Amino acid sequence: MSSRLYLNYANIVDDLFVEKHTDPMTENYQDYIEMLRRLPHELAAQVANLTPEALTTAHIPGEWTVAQNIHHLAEAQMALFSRFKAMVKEDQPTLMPFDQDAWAQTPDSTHVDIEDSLTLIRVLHRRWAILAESLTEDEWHRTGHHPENGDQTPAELLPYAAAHTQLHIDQIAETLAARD
Ligand code: NI
Repeated sequence: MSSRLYLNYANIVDDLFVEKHTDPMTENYQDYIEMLRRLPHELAAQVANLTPEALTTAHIPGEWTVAQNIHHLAEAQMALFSRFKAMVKEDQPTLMPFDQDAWAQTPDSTHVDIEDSLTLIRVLHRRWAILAESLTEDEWHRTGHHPENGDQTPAELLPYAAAHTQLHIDQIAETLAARD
């Protein structure tokens, strides 16, 4: 992903979804499930031993800090998991949007301590993998309604959730590379 993608950071989740939404979906669910399991470990290794300053400085002006990327990823993946599970178990649920840029400014989302969010991402993805591996083909194609993006399915949301994790790993790499 080019760094240009990050300029309009507030909307990147929805932008990424639209991009995915318009692609023909593959149904290699297991590949994406493995990404959900693997990427939290890559993320944790990537940010191990960073100084507090490295975690909380916006090394790319106007972009999120490393800590903000991690806290955002935790809460965004929670929201996506909730949408995923609602589609599986509820009848045409409304998939709640959230203002990710506003959420990224709260004390829990700017804090230097990233360990809870790293743990949250890892264990959430582990549960998600268990749920995903249990779905029937019919369940993969159940739908929910997102007020801005229209109807979605678990089959669409899973690759998106995996790609969203990779996106923030890439964003953190670019942020760290921009240090003086
Ligand atoms: Ni994001």
